[in-house]
Amino acid sequence: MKVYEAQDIRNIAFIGNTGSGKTTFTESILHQSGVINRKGTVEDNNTVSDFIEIEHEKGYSIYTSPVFLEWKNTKINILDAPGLDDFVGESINALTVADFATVVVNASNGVEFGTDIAVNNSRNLNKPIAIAVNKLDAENIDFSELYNNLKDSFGTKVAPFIVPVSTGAAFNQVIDLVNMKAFTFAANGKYTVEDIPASAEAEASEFRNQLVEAIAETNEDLMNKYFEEGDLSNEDIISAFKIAFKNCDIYPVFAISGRQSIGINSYLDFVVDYFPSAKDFMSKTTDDREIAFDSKEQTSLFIYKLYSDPKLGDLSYFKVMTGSIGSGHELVNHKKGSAERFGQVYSIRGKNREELPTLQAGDLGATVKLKNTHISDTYHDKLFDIEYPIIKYPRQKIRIAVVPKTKGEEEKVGTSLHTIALEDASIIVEHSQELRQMLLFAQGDQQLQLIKWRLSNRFKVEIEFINPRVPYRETITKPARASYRHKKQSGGAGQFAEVHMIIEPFVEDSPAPGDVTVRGRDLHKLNWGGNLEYVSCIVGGVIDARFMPAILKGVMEKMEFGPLTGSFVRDIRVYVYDGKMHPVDSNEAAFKMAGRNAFKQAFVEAGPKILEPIYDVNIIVPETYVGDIMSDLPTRRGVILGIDVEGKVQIVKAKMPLAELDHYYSSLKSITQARGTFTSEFAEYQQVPPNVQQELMNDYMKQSEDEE
Ligand SMILES: Nc1nc2c(ncn2[C@@H]2O[C@H](COP(=O)(O)OP(=O)(O)OP(=O)(O)O)[C@@H](O)[C@H]2O)c(=O)[nH]1
Ligand SMILES: [Mg+2]
Repeated sequence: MKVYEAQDIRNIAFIGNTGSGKTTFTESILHQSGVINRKGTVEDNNTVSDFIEIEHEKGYSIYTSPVFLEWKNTKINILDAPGLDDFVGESINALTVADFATVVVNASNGVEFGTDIAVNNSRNLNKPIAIAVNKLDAENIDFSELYNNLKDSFGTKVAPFIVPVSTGAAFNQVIDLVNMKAFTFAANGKYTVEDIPASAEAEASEFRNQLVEAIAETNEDLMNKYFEEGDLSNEDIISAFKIAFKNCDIYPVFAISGRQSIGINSYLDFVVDYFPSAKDFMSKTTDDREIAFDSKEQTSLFIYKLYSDPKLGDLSYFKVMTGSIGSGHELVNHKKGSAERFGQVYSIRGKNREELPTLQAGDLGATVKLKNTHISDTYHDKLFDIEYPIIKYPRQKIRIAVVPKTKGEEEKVGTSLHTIALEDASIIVEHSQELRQMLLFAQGDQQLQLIKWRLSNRFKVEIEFINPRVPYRETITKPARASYRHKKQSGGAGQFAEVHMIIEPFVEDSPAPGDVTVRGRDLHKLNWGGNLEYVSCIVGGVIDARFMPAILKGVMEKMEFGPLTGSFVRDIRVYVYDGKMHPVDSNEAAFKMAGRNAFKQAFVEAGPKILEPIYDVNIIVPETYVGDIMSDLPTRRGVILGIDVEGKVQIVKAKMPLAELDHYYSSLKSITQARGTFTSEFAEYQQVPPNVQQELMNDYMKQSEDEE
């Protein structure tokens, strides 16, 4: 293959609901372009883009698979992304480096949950959208109804460009509404151009009107012209389309059947003839500069995917943002500051790759054995200071703890999970010191299963998922006093310290108790949230100033390990107002002990409460499920705040404790037949209900006994 420049490159992300036919469409394209002689099927596990064993086992795509082909002297890079929401990270990676998206829709199902997500993600990333309506060879499809369904869902930007003459077994003809011609497809996928059959003329001109109207909507001059003349010329349509598409102002619709190879060649022709090339787009840098895909510039690359496999090696996938890259070229990793000499560069097609002398700006490629590289890294020439923004993923919906099946393999699990997280930046792995657990934050259940599979197959370590602990907090609700004398006489030097303290809930600027004289205040912002104010009220030197920090240390020790459940304590004010010293036996250790025990005693008298993290949750569901969601929420201690309507979905706003949120993902999926999703954000700490507090304290007592 020759080396292509940006103006002859198209980068397209295939996204859309799982099962809509993206992988089949990709396969059909590769077949039509002559890259493969035999067309594989998802059923036979022999497609180019689903080539990883687990994809065969599951029967759907899990990874974004880049493929390339040539069509009419143009290089087309297709990123076949998985449709399942669990792997949304993969489709966001694909969209990030694609110039535009083709959202594939299953004609039998119309707009599905995954279609909405695909369109929303494209919109969020400002990527133009084309829509391929697939499986038109299936029975009982009403294309007009489907088209209206698309318009209802995504607005008046949706415009028909290539529509079917008939659907079902008879589907072998489409109409190009720009040129008003019929394309008849032979069994080999090639088409001949004919006049529109008389029986389809009326419907075709109705669709053509819709197309012209949608185009006119994007440009005022054209709108006026359309009003005057009742139609637009093909030249007007095409030149307006190119601009409108690039500006995300029009979503052209194409009729296809990936399985039957109908409409594939007409889609590809359209891509080459009318869709913008990589040269027509700009990229943005972290400092908001707009940069052209210019191969004459110095070189910069953006890493969008990493995959390592014993057979394929450690692959880093990139987009050439500026300049060009070839073997031996040394670039600097912007974040790490380290230089890397690139080895051979490839265009990738599933598990195969083609080595190229160089890849030019605007193209996609990969190389092996880049060290210390992460997804979203920018590489550039040494003196070319540039960085591209990191890819952002949706907040993870599942929080779960991971333990090895075999004790002692904790470290292996940890390092393996970190390696997995390098390749899948949509998850977070965190070793929580506080909870003493390895936590995994993931996008969905299927993703968890994949991680388990990877750990077992690639890293040879078996794990189990268990409930994550909740970062509870403890606090008090009323003031209490305690005094504690620490005294030890064991042979030589003894230990002596006596501390009297008052503790109260921390409320800013509240007055001190009447019987104490404040000498000094010390406000500590706690690492785990909340405050501790330490107030000295010592008069007449009953406790030496040098012992005051030791008392605080004792208090702090107990605050790190609360009396009720061993959780962090927060929002407390401590007054040390009296005490006693011994001229010989008093020392810092003794005062620390006294401080700690006085605090513990006072704490249990001060109406102690357990606090739990509460999250703001937005539950996004089709209207039909709102009732079920509302009646389910109270069973999870959820508090409903309100409902927003956004297009066809409704957003139920609620507050929910983290302990319940941890199990919400799968419940929501089952309540909504997988059509619901949610986002969540930490809101605040709130007291747990008394019955939950009792349960938690009992659990803690039992656990402490077990440990002893
Ligand atoms: N009748 C018919 N079936 C199709 C067509 N295209 C795909 N299929 C079938 O639809 C199913 C799903 O196809 P895939 O290509 O795996 O769909 P996908 O969009 O890649 O799915 P994910 O990878 O899960 O996102 C398979 O059984 C295909 O054989 C088509 O044009 N017509
Ligand atoms: Mg697929």
